[in-house]
Amino acid sequence: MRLSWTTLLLPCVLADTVTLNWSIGWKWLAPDGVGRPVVTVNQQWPAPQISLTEGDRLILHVTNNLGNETTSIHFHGIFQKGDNEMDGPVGVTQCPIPPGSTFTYDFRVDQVGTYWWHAHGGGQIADGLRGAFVIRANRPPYRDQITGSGDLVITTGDWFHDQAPYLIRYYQSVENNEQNGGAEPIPDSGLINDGQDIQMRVDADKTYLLRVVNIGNFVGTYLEIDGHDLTIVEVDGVYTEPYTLKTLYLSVGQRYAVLLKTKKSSDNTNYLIKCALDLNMFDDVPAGYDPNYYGYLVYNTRKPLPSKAPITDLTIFDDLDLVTSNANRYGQNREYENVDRQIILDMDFTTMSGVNRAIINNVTYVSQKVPTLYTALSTGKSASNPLVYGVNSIPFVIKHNDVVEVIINNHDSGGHPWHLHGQTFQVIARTPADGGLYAGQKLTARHPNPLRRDVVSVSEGAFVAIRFKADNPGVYLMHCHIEWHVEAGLTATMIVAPDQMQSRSSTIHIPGDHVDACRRQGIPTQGNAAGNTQDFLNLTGANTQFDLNPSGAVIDPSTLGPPGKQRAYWPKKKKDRH
Ligand SMILES: *[C@@H]1O[C@H](CO)[C@@H](O)[C@H](O)[C@H]1NC(C)=O
Ligand SMILES: *[C@@H]1O[C@H](CO)[C@@H](O)[C@H](O)[C@H]1NC(C)=O
Ligand SMILES: *[C@@H]1O[C@H](CO)[C@@H](O)[C@H](O)[C@H]1NC(C)=O
Ligand SMILES: *[C@@H]1O[C@H](CO)[C@@H](O)[C@H](O)[C@H]1NC(C)=O
Ligand SMILES: [Cu+2]
Repeated sequence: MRLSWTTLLLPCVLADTVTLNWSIGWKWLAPDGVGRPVVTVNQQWPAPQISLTEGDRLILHVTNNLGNETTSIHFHGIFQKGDNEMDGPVGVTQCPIPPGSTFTYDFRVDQVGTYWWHAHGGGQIADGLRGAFVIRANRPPYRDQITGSGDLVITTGDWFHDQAPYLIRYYQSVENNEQNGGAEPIPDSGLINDGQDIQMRVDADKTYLLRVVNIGNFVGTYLEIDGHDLTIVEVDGVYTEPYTLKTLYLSVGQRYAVLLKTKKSSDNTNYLIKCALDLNMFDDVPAGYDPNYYGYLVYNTRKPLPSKAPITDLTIFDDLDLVTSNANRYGQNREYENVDRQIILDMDFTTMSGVNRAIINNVTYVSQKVPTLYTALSTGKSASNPLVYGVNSIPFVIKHNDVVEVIINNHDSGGHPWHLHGQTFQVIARTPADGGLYAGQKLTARHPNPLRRDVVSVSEGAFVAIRFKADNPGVYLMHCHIEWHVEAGLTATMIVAPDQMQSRSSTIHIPGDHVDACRRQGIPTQGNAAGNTQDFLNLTGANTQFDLNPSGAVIDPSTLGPPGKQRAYWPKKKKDRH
């Protein structure tokens, strides 16, 4: 092969810019046979998968054409290093995108693996705004084993027939608390690749990489492919040593990439893909409820499809048995042994104003007037004082490069999948259901290279301890990924190195279209949590009361100012991009 100048520059040349235009709208669809309005992308649903290669830059223009709801997009598992303003959670790194506005997410990915994207406000995930997000590695450690062409992707998860705003309003009502003990809305069905009885084509005698994402809203999901073993090689974007099992279990938000070895061509049979919703997470299981849903692994379209039969062994494998591979090029593979800062989150549910609310250290999360990142950037030296973020954002200010240990003490009688934005964390220790809360003991991981991921489950009456190095300045939510629990206030805010965020060398910068989204809705963009730009420690007017009549993402369009293009104004500097 003749080497040209461009081939020699390969590492630079390979990084592409991928530009996407998404119009968010409504469509009446029936993915499980029952019709309902679904939130779509460019009138498509299932919504598109985002596919990038490591090093690529994504420019995603989002236009809200919903008319009656705001929106936002979060890129689950992406670190957003140096561009925390692109993370997506409403009230944290941005204002909600109002109807009629276009809002741009623009960032580069240095990570690889299996992620997903989803709305981050008002329960809109449940109405369909979610999809897989895959970043292809140039040289993954399992590359020599892959012989099947193209990655296979399965999204799996629960599905509801009612729209999220109605479900949230009822869930967070006095009536629900009095009559049902504040029970969560339970799903009407489960979907695989946003459908049922879908067919996934494979060839015989091959090894495929299969990526699995739980894109659901509430319950964990089992997944099995009849007659086939699954070998985990990646968890939440982190390579692991190969680990073979029959039945995967994914809490909402979790991902696995597995090697799937197909049968010999002489086998010539089609197989069942079996999924089941985790009924243990329901407060009450209605009589006759069927948690099972299916798809097919199709070798030969001329052969019959197998008959349906549910998963029989519903044992949940222990993800702490997974060993992080040394092949990972970001994050630390070996256990962090010296902890600089320990944060204990005591979580529970309690009745407040007659409503079932989640509490962390006795406080329920309430979104503040000013997005928390905007407060971190505009309150000068006071930004290192957690008080400026408002007590109800449950703020923790963390020093740059501290090794942080977070203990989640689950006083509740149900399990919860906890997610941290902006980084993966090592899972150091966890007790089983009713295995006891943290009592100050010294903790050591099961393996020298402990499990590292970005969503971890903690059972009822148990704790989980995680560690991460705070080397990514920004504002990161740490929350239960059950959307209902987010609405009930089960969220804390990690504010990493506000001094670094404000420094001259920081690339965090609020673009004009992001500021404009706030202006159209009359949302302040500077000052403390209450919008006070004079006295940062005066929190008078900060939000302390949760919404007693929550409306999800629904908005009255008559309250909006006109759309307009604003220039980036603050901090006043140009973003430095590679
Ligand atoms: C996105 O939309 C803008 C404005 O409508 C248009 O100029 C641009 O070409 C579109 N880009 C792509 C990739 O479709
Ligand atoms: C929002 O508008 C869509 C499309 O008209 C409609 O189907 C849906 O019911 C509305 N949602 C709410 C919560 O009113
Ligand atoms: C917890 O919060 C409630 C209501 O905000 C308050 O009445 C109670 O005293 C607090 N308990 C503790 C132990 O701080
Ligand atoms: C705090 O701010 C509120 C309104 O923003 C104001 O009315 C009050 O006087 C301030 N309190 C102090 C002590 O300055
Ligand atoms: Cu939860």
